[in-house]
Amino acid sequence: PQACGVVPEAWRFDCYPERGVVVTRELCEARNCCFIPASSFSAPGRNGVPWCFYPPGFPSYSLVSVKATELGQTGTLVKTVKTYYPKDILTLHLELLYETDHRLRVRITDPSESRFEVPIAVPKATEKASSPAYSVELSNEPFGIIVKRTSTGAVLLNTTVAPLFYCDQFLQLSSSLSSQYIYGLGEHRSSFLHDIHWNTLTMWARDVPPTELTNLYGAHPFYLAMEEGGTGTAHGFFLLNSNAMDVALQPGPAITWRTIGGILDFYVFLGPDPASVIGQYLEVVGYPTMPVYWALGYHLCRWGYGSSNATWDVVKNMRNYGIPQDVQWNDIDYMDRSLDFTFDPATFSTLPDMVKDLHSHGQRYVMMLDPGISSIQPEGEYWPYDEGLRRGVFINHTDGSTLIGKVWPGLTAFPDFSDDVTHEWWYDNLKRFHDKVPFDGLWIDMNEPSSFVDGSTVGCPDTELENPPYTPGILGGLLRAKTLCASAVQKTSSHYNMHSLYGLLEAKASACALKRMLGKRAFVISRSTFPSQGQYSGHWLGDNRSHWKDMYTSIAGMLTFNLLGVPLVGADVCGFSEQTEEELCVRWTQLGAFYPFTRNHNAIDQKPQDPPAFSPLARSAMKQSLLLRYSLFPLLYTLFHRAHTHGHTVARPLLFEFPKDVRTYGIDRQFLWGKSLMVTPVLDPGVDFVVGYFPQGLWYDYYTGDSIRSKGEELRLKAPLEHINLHLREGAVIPTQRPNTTLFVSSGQPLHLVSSLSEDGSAGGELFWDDGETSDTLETDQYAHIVFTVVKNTMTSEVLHDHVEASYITVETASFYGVKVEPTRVTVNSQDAAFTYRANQVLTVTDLGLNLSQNFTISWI
Ligand code: MIG
Repeated sequence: PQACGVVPEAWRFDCYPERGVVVTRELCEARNCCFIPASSFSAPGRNGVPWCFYPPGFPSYSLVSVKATELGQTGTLVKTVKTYYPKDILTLHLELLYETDHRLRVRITDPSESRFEVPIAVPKATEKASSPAYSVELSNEPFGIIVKRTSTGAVLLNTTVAPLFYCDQFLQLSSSLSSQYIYGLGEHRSSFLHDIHWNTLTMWARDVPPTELTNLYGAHPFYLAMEEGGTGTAHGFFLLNSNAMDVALQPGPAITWRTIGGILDFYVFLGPDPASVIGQYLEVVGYPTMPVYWALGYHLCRWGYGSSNATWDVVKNMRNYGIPQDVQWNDIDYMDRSLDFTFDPATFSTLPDMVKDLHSHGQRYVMMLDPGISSIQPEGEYWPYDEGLRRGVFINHTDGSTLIGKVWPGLTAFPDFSDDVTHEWWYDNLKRFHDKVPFDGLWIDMNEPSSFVDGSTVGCPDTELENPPYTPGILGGLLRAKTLCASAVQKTSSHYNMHSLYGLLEAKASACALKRMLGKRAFVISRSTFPSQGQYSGHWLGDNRSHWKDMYTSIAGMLTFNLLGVPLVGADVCGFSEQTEEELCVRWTQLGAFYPFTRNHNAIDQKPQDPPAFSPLARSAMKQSLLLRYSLFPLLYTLFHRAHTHGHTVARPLLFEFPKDVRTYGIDRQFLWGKSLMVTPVLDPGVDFVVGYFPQGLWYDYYTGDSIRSKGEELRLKAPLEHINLHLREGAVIPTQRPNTTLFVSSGQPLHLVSSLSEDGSAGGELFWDDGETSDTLETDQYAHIVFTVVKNTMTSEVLHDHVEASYITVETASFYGVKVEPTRVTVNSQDAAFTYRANQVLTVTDLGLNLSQNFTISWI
């Protein structure tokens, strides 16, 4: 084709994305594409300018017969020329749904045959949006959709930039991006802000230690984009599709979605601010669940304690040193021969006693379950398998035989969690085990699902599902690599379609079973995740290493999962594989104190890395940071309430609060809790300072109340080993609490309110409070909600919703940062009160003894 030369490199869309092929002119031209060896970044293939790309006018679909409908528009897409992949669907049905003023949905389906659709419940609109923040233009020839933000004219989506493909096993949609600022697209190991320089992210759930440019445990085809020009406006895009896919970013800026099944069903969210985009996305896939209070405590775990007594000793040590710990965990080594729903009768004989002891100390117990169920125990000796077979819960080969893979216990079958029968069986197993070991929550691992053999012990049939015409860039190059056969049969659909949903559906089964069994909020932590996961579980970031680099990348992982609606997230503190060092472990425990989910976890054969394993100095630094976390529990709990009710983030990127400050767009060495508490951890060895960016405004050192007025600049902060920098943004009131060694005890402790006054002397904050474990306390009115406001030298506490739980708590102290003039008199509910004032403009009112469930005022003159 002649026009090839006019296509700028940044806008060349890959016509030959196949890996492991040296693309020659011949191969390329056989696809009717342009072949130009690129001038820069030479190597053809995965991460450079494509040498083989679509010419302008490459055949695509035409749009005919557009009709207005109740909710938007429909149309028909037709195509006459077939592509170079088999089974083009030449006629398609297009449906535009103007679902809300901030949400557009587009579906492209096959009108003649139904295709697989992701089985998660999404809202159904009943009325067309009355004043949408977007406008949609349709291009007829070639077909394309252009979505603009009405208020600014910004182009959020333009799919005319490359041809649309819709073959049975190859669906491809490209679009321009409004900027280079793209976030989300989990699960990958990368910086928080994605690199759009020829960066292809592949999605297909996979068990592998986090590695750059590799598909990891979860699949989340959602991105958040900050629009160009520092206006602070943002939008989101979600492709509701679970098939193996590539998401190719290129500097155009542009994106290509290349999926090998399902339909094209996508949403655009208009925001206009980043937090609203996330809220709108979570309205579709579901808000995160409200965690049980102890989920927010400190968790201790390792692979290879070796015995229940060794595990118990660690707990006792922690208690002796007075180090906070809410939850003790066990990895697979508690099991008898790695069999789910058993415990080793020799080495873990005291497990039930240990769990009882934990409970009597207000602590909790969580243990691991793997999905693989041993299929080789003598008949009658292993109920989970025998009963599973009887009830038909396992995933089968196409010929109806049980698919057998290999995991820790040897040969295993895999429960099909897309079947309700399996949920019932899972519940029964949990119940039977719980009667022996009264565990409190579940850790579900290996649920990509992971297998030590590819496909099954007998391989996989040679079919189109096993060998699709195009395979995305998944590790191992085969869909079945370290997992089940793609052709395997599940109740809802083939494993080809269901693979990346395995962790979601197992989490759902687990959470529902726990809730039913315990009558309380369920605690589940899952390795594999999919959109809507947050409704059922949290997530840990998998098998990191005890490296400084891994500590740093955990921040991006944590922030990304907060965008994806899984705020209960954290990395293995101190690192999983390889040997940690004391300094790293101290710094990591400090950072980990600000993971929404904080668990120290270690690989088998590594030396212990629990706090008592270190020197007195290190141990005390760790203890201090955990007490700090526990003191912030009322704030953290309230943030989770906001996540649960409004789809807010808990651990929050700076750009969410300062969307007009482009300098925040790439920050992933710092983050916020909610809107006001900024964490600046040390991420490097051997330093006693840290450099952090302070967006413009007034900030206060959390510990001292010293103020910093920033013009929007980087500041060098002191950071000795026992210190993690924390700053409060002006205008906040945060509820804190005297800490103790468990949240059960802490949660009855008196409150200390910390206010950071803005330049005009105002501040605000809130507290959500309930019993911490009853489900749906909001819906059943069993909660308290208190709002704190400071204006003109007066703090008001207003009980918006009362509940007896709040009456157990007193407000003991209130500190005000930024009180410019030393008060002569302080009154509490009009009575004189004791106070101190420091030269750094900190007013502290003590001995308040106020009941949280009653309104009060604190004033100073
Ligand atoms: O193949 O259960 O990510 O946290 O310690 C390894 C043993 C299986 C992987 C988990 C890790 C856990 C380990 N598991």
